[in-house]
Amino acid sequence: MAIGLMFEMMLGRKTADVTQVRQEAYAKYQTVKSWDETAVLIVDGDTAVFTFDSFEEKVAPMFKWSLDYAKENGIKNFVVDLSKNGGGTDTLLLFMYGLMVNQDLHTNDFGLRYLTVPSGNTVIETSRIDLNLDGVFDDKDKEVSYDFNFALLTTGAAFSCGNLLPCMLQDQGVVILGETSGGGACTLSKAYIENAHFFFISGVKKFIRADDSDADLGAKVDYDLTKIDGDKKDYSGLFDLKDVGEKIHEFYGDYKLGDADLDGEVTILDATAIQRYDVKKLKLSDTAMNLSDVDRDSNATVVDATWIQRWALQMQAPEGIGDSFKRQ
Ligand SMILES: [Ca+2]
Ligand SMILES: [Ca+2]
Ligand SMILES: [Ca+2]
Repeated sequence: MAIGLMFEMMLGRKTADVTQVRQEAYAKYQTVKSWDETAVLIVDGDTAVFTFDSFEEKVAPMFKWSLDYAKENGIKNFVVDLSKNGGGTDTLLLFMYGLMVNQDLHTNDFGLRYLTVPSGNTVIETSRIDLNLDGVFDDKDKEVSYDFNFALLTTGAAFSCGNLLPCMLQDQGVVILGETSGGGACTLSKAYIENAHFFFISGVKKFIRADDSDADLGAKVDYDLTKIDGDKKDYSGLFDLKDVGEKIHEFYGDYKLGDADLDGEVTILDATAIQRYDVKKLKLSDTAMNLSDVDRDSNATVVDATWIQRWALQMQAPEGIGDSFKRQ
């Protein structure tokens, strides 16, 4: 069953235009593989980004190829870029969702939750998905899974399936970065008129989230990467993959509190980095600043540097330095 595309024009929606800024930003990174206009996989350090702008079934093997490539090449963060995705078929949505959550679930049955508006009933429609794409539905599909830090990039232009996938994955604990997705929770119905013409209208079924809330509100971001630039929004932060990668690692607790230089360990060098930052000799990224703030007073200062030095000498210091830090 296809949900179909709802068109921006039809709705008069004002959505993010990230076309140019994204193209310019991604040109700086290594393109691993490009499938014409359909999809592209790029890599920066241990972060891979899979970009596609429409949910079509032909994307399924491209997505799986990209996951397999990432698995074989030491990638830790796997990002799905939905920043321009206007939706499409929910068959692809469930395939992608399945591959991104199956390390915990070990299943091949995945459901969509609807509210049937006229009756008020909740319906869960389950589909069996051929996760290994061998054309057979069997137990082998239940064993297909990937152990990445999954993440989604969204904007207000992420609509219909481009909105539902982040809603469903957020309910499973996946991090969302960018700008709140654009909603579009109603399924579409086809209405026919004379001479075989047809048009789409909103159907009576509306997608709802795990807690029964309305998917039309969009998936709220864990990290807002937009900035206001005069009278328009600046979306370039969504495609700064070093920053995106750091934030994903931070979200999933891969860093330690006090690790100002993000090398994985807390040492005296981190205190030095904070001191240099304090005298404006060094810039710290958002994530580095957050990890530097060991006394959690919302500032990275020489006081934090002193605490790290004390901690390194096993003297009294705030709790949590050197421990895995998970952003609240
Ligand atoms: Ca199969
Ligand atoms: Ca360090
Ligand atoms: Ca502080």
